Amino acid sequence: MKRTISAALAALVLTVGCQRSPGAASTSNGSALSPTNRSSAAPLHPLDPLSPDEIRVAVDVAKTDTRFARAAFASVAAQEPAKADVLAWQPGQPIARVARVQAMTPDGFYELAIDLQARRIVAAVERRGVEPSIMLSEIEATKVVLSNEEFKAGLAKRGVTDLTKVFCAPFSAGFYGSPAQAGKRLVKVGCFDTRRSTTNVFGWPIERLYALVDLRRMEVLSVTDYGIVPIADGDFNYDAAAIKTRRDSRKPTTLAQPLGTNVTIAGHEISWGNWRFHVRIDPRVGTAISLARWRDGDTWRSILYQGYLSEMFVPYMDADYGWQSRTYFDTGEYGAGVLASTLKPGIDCPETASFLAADFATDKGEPFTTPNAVCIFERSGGDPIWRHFEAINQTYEGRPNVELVVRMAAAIGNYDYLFDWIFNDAAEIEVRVGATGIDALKGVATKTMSEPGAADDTRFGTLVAPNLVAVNHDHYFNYRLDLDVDGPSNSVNLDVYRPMRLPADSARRSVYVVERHIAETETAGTLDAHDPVRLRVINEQRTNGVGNPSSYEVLAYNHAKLMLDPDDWPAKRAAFLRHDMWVTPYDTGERYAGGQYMLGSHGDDGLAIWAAHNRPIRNQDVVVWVNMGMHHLTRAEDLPVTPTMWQSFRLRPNNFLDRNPAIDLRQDVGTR
Ligand SMILES: [Cu+2]
Repeated sequence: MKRTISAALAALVLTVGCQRSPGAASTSNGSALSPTNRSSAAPLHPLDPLSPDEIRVAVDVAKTDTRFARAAFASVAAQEPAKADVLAWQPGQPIARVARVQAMTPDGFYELAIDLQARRIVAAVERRGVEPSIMLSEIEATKVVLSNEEFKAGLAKRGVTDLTKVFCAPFSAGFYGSPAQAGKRLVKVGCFDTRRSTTNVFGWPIERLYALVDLRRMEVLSVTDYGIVPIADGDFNYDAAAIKTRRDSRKPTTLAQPLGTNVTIAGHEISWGNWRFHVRIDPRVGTAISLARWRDGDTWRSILYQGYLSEMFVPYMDADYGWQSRTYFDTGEYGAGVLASTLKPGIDCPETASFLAADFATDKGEPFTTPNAVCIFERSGGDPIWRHFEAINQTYEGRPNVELVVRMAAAIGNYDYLFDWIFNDAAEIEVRVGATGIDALKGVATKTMSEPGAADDTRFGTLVAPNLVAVNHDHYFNYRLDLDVDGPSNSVNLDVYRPMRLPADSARRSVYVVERHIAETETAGTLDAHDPVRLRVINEQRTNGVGNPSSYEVLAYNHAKLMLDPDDWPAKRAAFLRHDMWVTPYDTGERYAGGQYMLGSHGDDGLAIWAAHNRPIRNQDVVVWVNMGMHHLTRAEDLPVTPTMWQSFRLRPNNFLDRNPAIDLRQDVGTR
């Protein structure tokens, strides 16, 4: 699944390892690393991301301090102003711009705050004992491996001598409590045979040969070779030429908007129907939706101050040396935004979509642009948002469901994730994640399941081709939702379904009743998917027309339970998965469910630690954290590219309004 480094990194590796760059290198990510020539307009909103010019200013200012003159920049991103300042800001007012810069020097890791208008460093803090995410330049690790004699001997034993036909991937090495890991930036490097690659670089693993590399010193610490298995012999490419038999062409099915779009895009602010919100791509978390408001008559009512993917976790379930450490925290270890890949109109998004570019910095501090990183489009899937046919009087009323989709795709190693925020006319927000891309493949001796020993050899996954097991794994997504229902002061209401026994003279034996509780503290707000409880964020000061408190439901169901023992290090680092839903009081320092620094993290930061304080959450600015996951038991149909698997949760108004908000839609279509 998620191998490791980005497609952007892959593009670089491929220039090292392959004569012909496969598909990944020809995507936007390849070109994205060239310097940007985008013009830099002044920010229009306090939450706007850094422009290329602002990135240049931030890095120039950082370099004026001799400590950072030759630093590597792990991250250059906008630092959000205080929430109160954002809420108070009015268009036309000045905007304070601060960049948050992570700088790696030979002496240490520093975080800087840089005032872009005053052009000065306002804070420089050394962070000890933690690591920033893996940087683009750290791909150099692969070169170290290919010049290591022991590693080369291991390749030669497997018949691989042309090092230009090898692709090596640095897999984040996790943390297992060993003092030997302290102070190191560890990756485990494994390689792939690319002699037959045209598109797929992951199809021919050179298995059971791994090097442990310290990225800080670019040093091979150890080479582990635990036996030879044959390199697979099939064709796992997925370009048209590789797929020998193809179906007949079919007539196109497209989405048409003959009169144009209904979406207004002003900078990073989007208006559509009764919705208005701000969108930006953050290098770490990807899409951040802020200030989502719904127009109710003449008033814009706040719903979501901010929502984003706070962390991902993709643990593989294989005990072998090369696989046991594959427990990826994609956003914290690599970054979902910086790995955004260009979206293709007509495939990734409808032809009618509008697109936004996203600007990031390389670790040299140079801005680069990913074009078409976000698509914004309306779609109608042919479903009604509501309808009723009345047989008694033979009347029919219905309206088509038209949604607004905000999408980005991150190519995180072998896996591609589609991240959607979907807004509809019923005042609902759906958050949807699609997983596609290439299953992580492990080389094995087994060719067919009828061989003796096949069950043992393939026990951690499914044999999907001769000599290839797709290893079982999970995908978890944690979303941080700072809901502000009619303002920041909210409470969490739990609707608890209780069976009620009925008296003997009733024809029924039982019904259920709903008991409503306000969670007073964090512990009371944690929920699990099997609990018969619905969570609503309510505003106790605001009621609808009949006196019920204004609220939004969080309709979420986590489809996977982390099946790791609590004393297993990956489970400690992913402690945010101990519950499916959590509530915390707003704290600017609590932004990522696994903690601030995930590479080599020890599980001593993050949601489970914060929530253990059991702080009050009633009539507070509350933040809801939602986990959504799936077990991916692999199958032949995942080869060579996995059909997209979608998961979602939804925010839905509950007594926020006085009636179905989509009832006033005009009947513009359906006249046939
Ligand atoms: Cu998967």
